[in-house]
Amino acid sequence: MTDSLTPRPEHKFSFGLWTVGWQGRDPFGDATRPALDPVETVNRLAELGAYGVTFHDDDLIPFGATDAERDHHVKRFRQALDATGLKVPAATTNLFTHPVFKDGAFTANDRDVRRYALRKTIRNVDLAVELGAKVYVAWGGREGAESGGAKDVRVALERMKEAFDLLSEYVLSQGYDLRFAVEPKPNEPRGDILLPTVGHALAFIEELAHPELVGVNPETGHEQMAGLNFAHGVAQALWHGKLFHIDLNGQTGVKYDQDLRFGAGNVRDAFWLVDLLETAGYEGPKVFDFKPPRTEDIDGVWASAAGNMRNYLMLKERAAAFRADPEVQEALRAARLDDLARPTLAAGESLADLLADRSAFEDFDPEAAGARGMAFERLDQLAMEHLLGAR
Ligand code: XLS
Ligand code: MN
Ligand code: MN
Repeated sequence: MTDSLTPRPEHKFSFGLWTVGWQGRDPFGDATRPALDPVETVNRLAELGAYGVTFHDDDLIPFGATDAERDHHVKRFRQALDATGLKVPAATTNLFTHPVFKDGAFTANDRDVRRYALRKTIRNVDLAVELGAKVYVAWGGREGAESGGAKDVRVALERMKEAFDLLSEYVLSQGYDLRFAVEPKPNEPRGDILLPTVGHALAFIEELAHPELVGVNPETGHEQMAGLNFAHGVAQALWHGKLFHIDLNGQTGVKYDQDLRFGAGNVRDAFWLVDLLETAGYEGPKVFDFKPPRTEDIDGVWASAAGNMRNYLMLKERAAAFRADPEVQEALRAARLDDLARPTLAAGESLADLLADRSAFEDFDPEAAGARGMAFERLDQLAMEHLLGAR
């Protein structure tokens, strides 16, 4: 193993307790693995070279625990963090497992459920901040419906806004240095989930009382479940200044949420995603929100966990080699990426100048322009050769 492929804390790789801790229970089968102690997870992740660990409240403190039990779990976890140096860059709330959330949390039709969901979230926001988290993820897994009449979507979005406005008010009133990251997903476990894609979430955020406190947490598989290009969605989130957090994993097309390890599934999209994150200078945590398949025993779990980080680092090397290759740079010019970077109006040029410019329209030759090749295939083949290690 070369050094550049060895995960280190500065790579900011993080894992959810629920990822390696997934016992393999699915709608058709029972658990295939025993429960993992969060302390064991912290120790193993640190050994593997991870930077952080993230959790839902209930991953760390079993639902319904007494205050004394809660203190005990938090204390052990904190001791493991202190001993290993592992960080908690983010945390989140489980608003989907208990039957109380069967119709959602912030947008449940039942008002008392919405009030309970807010209190449960705020309680874990306090713990997240205590443990040093700077981001609070909000995945609304049960915020949705299976049938048209069951949810008035416009009203539900109003309730969703109310929840984020109240959470923002809480964070500001406490003086917390914490921002929220909405995690979109099109479906599963609900038939249709509200804020199904990065684009829906970005538009929603602009309606909030404190849009500056809310960004997105896109997940590879979730965008791909909707047939979308993940790297494009992430690029748009970056352009809006809204990429607060990212969940990386693998998915093979439009089907159930596979949560494969990062790099498995659509490896080309993974290549462009790593290229994007590295060239854009994204500095937030990179969380692997994957599920080691239920075929794996505990050794397979840690092999799968390590595979996420190694695949990221291999793709990072491949993407850097692609960018550094003089032939690629020439191919990028031939594909006129430099021209795309030039504003459409020249410096000092006005709309009136454009309207008066005969070369832009009257004397423009669309036939000649339409006949020009874009040379994208040569560029993409070079990318493929770098991705597959042929260059
Ligand atoms: C599920 C989501 C979930 C969030 C955290 O599909 O990915 O794991 O990341 O609640
Ligand atoms: Mn997922
Ligand atoms: Mn996720």
